[in-house]
Amino acid sequence: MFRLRSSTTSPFVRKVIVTAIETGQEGEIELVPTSTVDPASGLSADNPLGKVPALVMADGSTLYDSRVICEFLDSRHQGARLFPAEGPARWTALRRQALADGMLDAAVLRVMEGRRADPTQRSPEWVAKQKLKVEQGLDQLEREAGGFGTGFDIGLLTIAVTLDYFDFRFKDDAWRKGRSNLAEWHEAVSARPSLGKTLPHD
Ligand SMILES: N[C@@H](CCC(=O)N[C@@H](CS)C(=O)NCC(=O)O)C(=O)O
Repeated sequence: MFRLRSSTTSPFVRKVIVTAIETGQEGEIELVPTSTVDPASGLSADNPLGKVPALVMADGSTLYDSRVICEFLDSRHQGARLFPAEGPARWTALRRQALADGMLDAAVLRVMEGRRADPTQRSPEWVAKQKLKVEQGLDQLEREAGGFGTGFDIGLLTIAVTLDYFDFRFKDDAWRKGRSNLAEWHEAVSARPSLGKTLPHD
């Protein structure tokens, strides 16, 4: 049995849970709701970076971050691999994961900036910079979406999680506008049970 330091709002945690479901290992993971702002949570003992997700093994050793945990889970099953073993499919999936993870990093930074207790410390320039990264990423995904097909790998999984996170946190930004290929693909991929049962919530 594994313990997963988790949060229902974190898209990075969701990547791990979706991977666990897709690879038939959901039942092997106990979720440990963890506040990243509470020093008493003990999170930093499991991940010195103080971030979720962190996966705690039976022997107490840990794995982080989401990329490593997802690949670890993918190495433990006999079904179709989410991480293609080799060739162009592998590099495309890993690049897409890197792109979507980067968009999530920018989006999470934007959320954190908006939560600064003292509004005068919030930087509109910083927020605009993070927003630009997301917009550029979305435009790149729109260019690629026609070729996403009907399969599912770690790149597409991360993109789906990322788009859902934008719906969750930035509904008013209307990412679908002018991005019909991406919107169409998102609607189709959202039928996967692993995505439907793990939508983010406060
Ligand atoms: N690269 C990491 C990112 C994880 C991450 O940023 N998690 C956020 C929650 S969405 C977090 O724990 N933030 C707390 C902090 O940065 O102190 C991953 O892929 O797991």
